[in-house]
Amino acid sequence: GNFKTSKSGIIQKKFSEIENCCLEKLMEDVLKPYVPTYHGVVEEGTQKYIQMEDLLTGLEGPSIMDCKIGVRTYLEDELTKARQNPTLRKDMYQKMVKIDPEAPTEEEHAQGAITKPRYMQWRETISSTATLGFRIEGITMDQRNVYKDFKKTKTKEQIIETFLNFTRSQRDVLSAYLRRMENMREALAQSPFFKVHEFIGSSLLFIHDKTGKANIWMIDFGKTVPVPDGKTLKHDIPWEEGNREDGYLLGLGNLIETVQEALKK
Ligand code: 4IP
Ligand code: MN
Repeated sequence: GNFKTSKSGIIQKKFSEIENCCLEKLMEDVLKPYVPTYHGVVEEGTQKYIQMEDLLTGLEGPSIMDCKIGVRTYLEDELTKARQNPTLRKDMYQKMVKIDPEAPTEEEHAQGAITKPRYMQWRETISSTATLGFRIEGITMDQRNVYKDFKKTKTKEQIIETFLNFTRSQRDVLSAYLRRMENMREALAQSPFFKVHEFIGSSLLFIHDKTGKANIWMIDFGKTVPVPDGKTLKHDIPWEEGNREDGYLLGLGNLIETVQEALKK
């Protein structure tokens, strides 16, 4: 994988220039309390690693949910490249067929391959990404059982159910998650970093443990890129090609509503 644990309290992730740059800037931003603390770069042999706070330190049997946030999961550049010089991906065709053998067109079946944006857009529409601006990627319960079968989890009802299972309907945990997201939304509104970065493929990591600690973190900035000079993003309007909007706040708003509805059950 991309991770290594080193001395206790710190994890190492394979170096990415883009992610490293984000973490450096985020340590000086109002979003700092929502991001794992950054501890610089280390080199081991030929591989560089980003060091950051291990979010699981001190927790007892943590349960973790990864929600990928935003209405779009690929960069506009990837779309442009795929048009100019389409790279056909057999692996992505195979992943598509495995989920739904009917999904590829006749032409795609014949070539046995699809482009990356085609695959990513399709994944957005079979999940809740395209409609709700976030999707559940995976859950670990009690630090043991891993569930990854959420590719077709799409409706609000399915997601509310998943939140209730994930939290075992503990109201204090759901309420803590709700408060954290409301505070996060206020910080995002104040954040200079957020204004000028397009967040693609970034996640919110929900973590609670047996003692009832519950927190949410912004993670994965490998495709969080600055927008061109002087431009800013709103994050709460639909994406149209060229506007570079990511729908981050649409997703957060829908996540907040989902947890509010889970609390009513
Ligand atoms: C994966 O699809 C995820 O979207 C990856 O995003 C993405 O990596 C992969 O693209 C893509 O194949 P599935 O989840 O359906 O398997 P993430 O890393 O956020 O999980 P990128 O590089 O776009 O982040 P490729 O090109 O790495 O295969
Ligand atoms: Mn991710």
